[in-house]
Amino acid sequence: MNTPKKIQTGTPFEFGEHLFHFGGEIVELADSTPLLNNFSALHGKMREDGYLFIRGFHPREDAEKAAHWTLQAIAQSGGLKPDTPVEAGIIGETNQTFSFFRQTEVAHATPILDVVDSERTMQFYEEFLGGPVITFDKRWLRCMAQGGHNHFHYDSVYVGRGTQNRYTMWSALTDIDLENGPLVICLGSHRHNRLKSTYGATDMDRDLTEAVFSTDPREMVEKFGFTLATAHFQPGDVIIFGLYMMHSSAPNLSDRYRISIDTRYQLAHEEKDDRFFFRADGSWLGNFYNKGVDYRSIVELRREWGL
Ligand SMILES: O=C(O)CCC(=O)C(=O)O
Ligand SMILES: [Fe+2]
Repeated sequence: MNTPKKIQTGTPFEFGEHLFHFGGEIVELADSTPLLNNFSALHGKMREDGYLFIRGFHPREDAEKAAHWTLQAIAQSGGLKPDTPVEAGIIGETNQTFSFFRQTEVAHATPILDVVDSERTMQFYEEFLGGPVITFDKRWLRCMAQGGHNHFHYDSVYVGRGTQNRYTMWSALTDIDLENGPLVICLGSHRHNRLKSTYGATDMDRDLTEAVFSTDPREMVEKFGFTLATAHFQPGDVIIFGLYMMHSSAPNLSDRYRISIDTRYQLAHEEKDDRFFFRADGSWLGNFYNKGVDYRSIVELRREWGL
């Protein structure tokens, strides 16, 4: 497998209306693949950097099978450009973003679980966490059309109930280069005590607070002093991070679906976040389960926090 070339200093990165250049405000993620069998080194890296970037964590062909499966589901919904091959993933006229969040027949099908629940994956977390592990029943399969992306947040605000010793794994299923809407993290944000003790301590469904901290990557750099980090991801590459790592994706600028999946892992005996486990009838609560309520605006909250 040929890994993408190192991103050269000065390479432009378009994040919505904002333009950054590699080398200063944005850098390439540090590749921890060589540390894969050295768990004490991986722990050290996670402690220091707050994330692990591992290329080829999942076998590429498994990730590609999962992407193909997902694209077939999009094709069935009429989302692909007519007369183009499914595997090319070319976005159709309606430019519809698909997040099969409640469609378990797509998001939890075998080709998907073969990636995120694989023996290899579960064994990694068992060794990394030091005991039997579980993953949430719910998984987040995201297929971004042109312009589609998420905004800056800590996962603690969405999936932070119970143990704090929980990790998110974001897995690329398609080839996600700089213009395809890659995940972007804020280096050092796992150490920002003020952010962690204010915004990071909110639970959107308990506190009824807006969960997105910012939509502006420029303010992450200039106001908070974070360096952004991303990479050219290939199918099977992953980023692993804890509940307090500020991250967003950049808008997909291309005509090709950007497909990723994010999943969560923790020790089996530690407290779960019950919102994301199936109940007897197979449904789950999820986020936004309070109906007909108003969420306090983040602008107002940030004013109170002085952030
Ligand atoms: O893929 C995205 O756009 C967002 C992913 C995310 O927020 C996560 O992995 O926790
Ligand atoms: Fe997230």
